[in-house]
Amino acid sequence: MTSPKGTPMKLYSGPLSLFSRKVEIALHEKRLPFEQILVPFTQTKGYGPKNLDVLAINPKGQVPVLVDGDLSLYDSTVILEYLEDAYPDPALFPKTAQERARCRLFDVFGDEVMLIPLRFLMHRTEPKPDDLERWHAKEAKAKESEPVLAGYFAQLDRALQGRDYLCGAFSAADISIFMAVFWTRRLGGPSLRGHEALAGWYPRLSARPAFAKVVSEILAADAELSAPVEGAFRE
Ligand SMILES: N[C@@H](CCC(=O)N[C@@H](CS)C(=O)NCC(=O)O)C(=O)O
Repeated sequence: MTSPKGTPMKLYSGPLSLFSRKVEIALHEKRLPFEQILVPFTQTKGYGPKNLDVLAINPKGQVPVLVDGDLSLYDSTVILEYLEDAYPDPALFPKTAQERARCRLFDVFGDEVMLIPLRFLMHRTEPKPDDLERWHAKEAKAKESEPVLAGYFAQLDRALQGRDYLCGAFSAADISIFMAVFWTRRLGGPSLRGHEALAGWYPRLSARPAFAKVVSEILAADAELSAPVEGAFRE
């Protein structure tokens, strides 16, 4: 399927951008072809130089940015909702207003709630600085954040009791939460052990072709760009 203008969509994405990769999974799940434009990123300097199209479209200068015909969008949540409205089949949101709202709350939980402690683990893919004291200070914060993340894992485990997916059928909620859980594991955060429902859900999603493709691209980008993380993907 192509855009209303008949040209494939363009996605400005980042090799290690959680939010961009979330949109990529949704595009693959919906079997929508797109041109992927990876913006420059390094572990030492972050995002730069900024892509001029991204700067023109997104006042925050961030990826993801989606261009579909004459429509340009930013923010992964807005983009997911647009994709659902414009290309409803296969559906990534439930049908009733109540269920859709629940599904959106999981997206907020992944993107905004889990992201707060997750940010304190992000230095782990950067090269260690010469000034090790700075590193140890960051690690102290990371160690404080790990039990918070483990608490969120316990909460998600409860939400998944007796069900295969977070909102009934597979949905955008699973995509957003998977990315937050995957990022936590990638950064050496807590293991899934002891959270049986969550530990069963995680490989169920990883086996979906859309997830497997994006995960393998992230791991390839890590091999090229990131420092190895102690305890990454711990069992
Ligand atoms: N809420 C936004 C967050 C987007 C975001 O934080 N993008 C990061 C990459 S994951 C970025 O482009 N950072 C560069 C910057 O802030 O300059 C979304 O869901 O799209």
